Amino acid sequence: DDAPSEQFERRAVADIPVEGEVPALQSIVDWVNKVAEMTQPEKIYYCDGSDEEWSKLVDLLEQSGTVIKLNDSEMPNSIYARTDPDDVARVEDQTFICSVKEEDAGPTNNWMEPEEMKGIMRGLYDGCMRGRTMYVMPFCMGPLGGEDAKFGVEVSDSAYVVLSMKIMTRMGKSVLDEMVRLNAEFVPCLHSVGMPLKPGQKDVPWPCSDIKYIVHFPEERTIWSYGSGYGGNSLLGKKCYALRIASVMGRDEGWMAEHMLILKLISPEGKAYHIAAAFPSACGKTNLAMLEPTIPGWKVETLGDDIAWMRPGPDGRLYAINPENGFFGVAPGTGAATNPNAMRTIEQGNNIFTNVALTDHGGVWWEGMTAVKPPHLTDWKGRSWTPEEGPEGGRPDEKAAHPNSRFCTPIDQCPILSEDFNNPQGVPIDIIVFGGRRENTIPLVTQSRDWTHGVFMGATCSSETTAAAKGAVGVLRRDPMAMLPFCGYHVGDYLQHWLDMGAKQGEENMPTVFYVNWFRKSAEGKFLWPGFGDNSRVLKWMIDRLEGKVQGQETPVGVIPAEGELDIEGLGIDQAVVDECTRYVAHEWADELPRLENWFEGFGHKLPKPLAGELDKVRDAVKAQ
Ligand code: GTP
Ligand code: SPV
Ligand code: MN
Repeated sequence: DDAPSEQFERRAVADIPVEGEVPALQSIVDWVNKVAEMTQPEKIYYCDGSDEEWSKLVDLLEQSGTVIKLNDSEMPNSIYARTDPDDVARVEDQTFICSVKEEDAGPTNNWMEPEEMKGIMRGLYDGCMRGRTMYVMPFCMGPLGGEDAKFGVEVSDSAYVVLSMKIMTRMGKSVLDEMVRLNAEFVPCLHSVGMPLKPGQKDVPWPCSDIKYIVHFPEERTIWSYGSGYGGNSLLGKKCYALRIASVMGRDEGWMAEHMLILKLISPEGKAYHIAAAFPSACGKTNLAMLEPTIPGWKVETLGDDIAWMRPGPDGRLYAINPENGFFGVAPGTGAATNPNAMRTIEQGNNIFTNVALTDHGGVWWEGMTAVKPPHLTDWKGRSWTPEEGPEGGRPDEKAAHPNSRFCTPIDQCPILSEDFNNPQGVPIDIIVFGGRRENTIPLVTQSRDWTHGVFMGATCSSETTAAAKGAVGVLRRDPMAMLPFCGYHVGDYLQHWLDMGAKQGEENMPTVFYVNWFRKSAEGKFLWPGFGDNSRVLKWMIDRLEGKVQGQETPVGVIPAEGELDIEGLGIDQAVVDECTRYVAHEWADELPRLENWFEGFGHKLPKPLAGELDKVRDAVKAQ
């Protein structure tokens, strides 16, 4: 049921007006012209990423009703957007890895034959930018000036995308200059909201299409996105490039692109450790990345909150950089009590807020920002809202902000940003943490026995689904290394790549792997562990293990803290509750085993043998208990 192609007058590219500085790189101009020929925009605009451009586009978006300028005294230089209520999250059902061979996409990705997909999408793209400006954004993932800077050029008919890309990536003139200097290759990223305007037709506040496709051609290193304006579907440097395409680059070139935060942890003795942690979407990466430790003497600095690129360094260890330049964070649950450093980052202004609630003073609010709810708000659907009644015409329990509402904020505003953020060499990773949202079974923290066991932990990681993707929330699913929706190739090959990296670099050079779960619940359905700043207690135990200061306790699934090893001084919860968070429960693991077996069966002959061996070990140990 693809859109009917309408008749319209086609213009030659030479007749389409151009604004901005035309790049001195013919490969960009050629590709842009080819796209313009197909999509038929009103004009082509080459972005420079300047503050003047920001102001101009904010005005344009305000006129079209897409954004509201916030009150500068509430939130400086910031804007607020409400999406179409049907365009609020990533669309995993419509996300495709169009590798040449179906087997290379694997059992966890949607696949279509590349030429067939291109046929469908060319039909959709044909004239899809009529009446709109086509923006051209040169961008760089990772610090500019690095030996291995990765470039992209995104073309989009959305000014909201341009403003978001200015925050989330290094974008504009300085990037283009570097690309010209290097005669750089780039990943072409094509995006359209999929809603052409007829002459005189009035635009809607949030143009998008019922038909959505988020498509990757891994061999060609190309991205085609259609029909959605939402972050993960439209800011193509992020999940599409820095994870799906980059994971394929990493496989081919011997490095790793991962859905991980990066933080620097400094002990009271002044020793620094670097931790990379993979949790599924909306499971706590941004919060851990900006952690304010509740235990005295410990300090955290932030390097990244969503994506890590890890490359082997000259000493054989893994060095991580954050390819992004901003935060695209979950708003609900973010407040002074949970994530004060995020609040300090946001309060400096220069934000794009999407689908949060609007206060009567031109500020923003979301559930969890403050303990006391404002007496009146405008909700994410634009309805009058009160804490007692909920939205006008709705139910009293309807939230004012969408659960996947987001703040988009420059990373350099983060008060605890590490000085290594712009270091193209990256930081050496000591610890890799996997995690997920599990109300039972998974202990607060477990240490792996060795690299292979650590890879097994990542491979069998699971989580209850969240609002970050369209679909049911709270459904248990396996999410290997939190990459289920982001791995650009066969997940079995991906796990093999993890094992290969360990074999190549050597066990002694690889980070120590831990598995955490902040989300275990009581019989009454309440979170047992206080989480947030108190997660520093878990990080401290990890460091104590690395330094040989604590023994831990062996279980069939790994090493957990022995009694008294977790620092709970001043935590304010009973030892009994701590025990409930941390313990290994034999019958829960007996229930988990068939789920693990079932998951591994789906890999067929692509399941790496060492991981099958790890499952055997766990099965034997659980059954022996
Ligand atoms: P993406 O940006 O979607 O990749 O999410 P993320 O992994 O960065 O998750 P984030 O840190 O934004 O947290 C998601 C939600 O989980 C927020 O509502 C947080 O308040 C909540 N959360 C984060 N850490 C904890 C924790 O330690 N305990 C509890 N109970 N909730 C947490
Ligand atoms: C996620 O869903 O993991 C996010 C938000 O970080 S998005 O950019 O939409 O993918
Ligand atoms: Mn994410």
